[in-house]
Amino acid sequence: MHSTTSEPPSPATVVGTPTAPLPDSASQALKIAVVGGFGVGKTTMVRSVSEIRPLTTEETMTRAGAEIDDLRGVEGKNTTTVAFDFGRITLDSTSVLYLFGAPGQQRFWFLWDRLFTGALGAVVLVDTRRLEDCFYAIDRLEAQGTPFVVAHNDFGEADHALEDVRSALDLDPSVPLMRCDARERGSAKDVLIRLAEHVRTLVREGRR
Ligand SMILES: Nc1nc2c(ncn2[C@@H]2O[C@H](COP(=O)(O)OP(=O)(O)OP(=O)(O)O)[C@@H](O)[C@H]2O)c(=O)[nH]1
Ligand SMILES: [Mg+2]
Repeated sequence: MHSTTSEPPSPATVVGTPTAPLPDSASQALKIAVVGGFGVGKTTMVRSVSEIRPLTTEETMTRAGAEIDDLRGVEGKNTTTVAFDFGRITLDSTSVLYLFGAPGQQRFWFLWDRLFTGALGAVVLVDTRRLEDCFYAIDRLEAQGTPFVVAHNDFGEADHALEDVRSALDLDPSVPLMRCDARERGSAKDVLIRLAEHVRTLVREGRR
C-alpha cells in the first residue's frame, strides 16, 4: 500500500460497516487529519466514523492539569488524547481513508506539522465558545498548503450563523464550512465527504 495525494475516488462511494475487514484489493491509502483545540470532539469524531475499533491514546486527566487545561464547556471531560487517535474508513475496493485525530492540548501542538505531512487534507473542528482555539490549526494548514474544511461541532451553544463563524475565523470563501455533530456517524461522514469533494475540486482546478 502506498500514500498518494492524487485525486481521490468519488466520495459518493463511501462504504463500510463497523466491522468491515480491509479488502485485499485495497491499494491506495489516503491520510486525513482531524485537528482543533482542546476538547472540541476530535476523538469523538474518529470514534464515530471509523469502521474499525479506533486506536486511541486517551489518558485520564489529573488535578495537575486543572490549572493548564481550559475545561470551559467540557467540564465532564476526564480523559484527553496524548498522542493520536487512529481510525479507518473504506471508500471503495481500492481506496482507504486513514483518520488521525490530533491531541488538542497546546503542549502537544508541535506534533501537528508532522501529522499534516502527506495528508490528503484535514478537518478542523471548532467550538464556537472557544473559537480562538482553532486559529493555530488553520494557520499551520494554510502555511503547509494542506486542504482543509472547517466543521462547527455543535455543543448546543447559542446558535451562530455559519457566515458569522466564517468571518470570525477570517476564513477564505473557498474553504468549506459546515455544522456537525461529531457523535453522529452520518454527520461525521458528511464532513469527510465535503473534504474529499473539496480536494477533488482543488485537483480539478490545478490548485493541488
Ligand atoms: N454535545 C456534544 N458533545 C460532544 C460532541 N462531540 C464531542 N462531545 C463531547 O465533548 C467531550 C470532548 O470530546 P473529545 O472527543 O474527547 O474531544 P477531543 O477534541 O478529542 O479532546 P482532546 O483530545 O483532549 O483535545 C466528550 O465528553 C464528548 O462526548 C458534540 O458534537 N456535541
Ligand atoms: Mg482527543
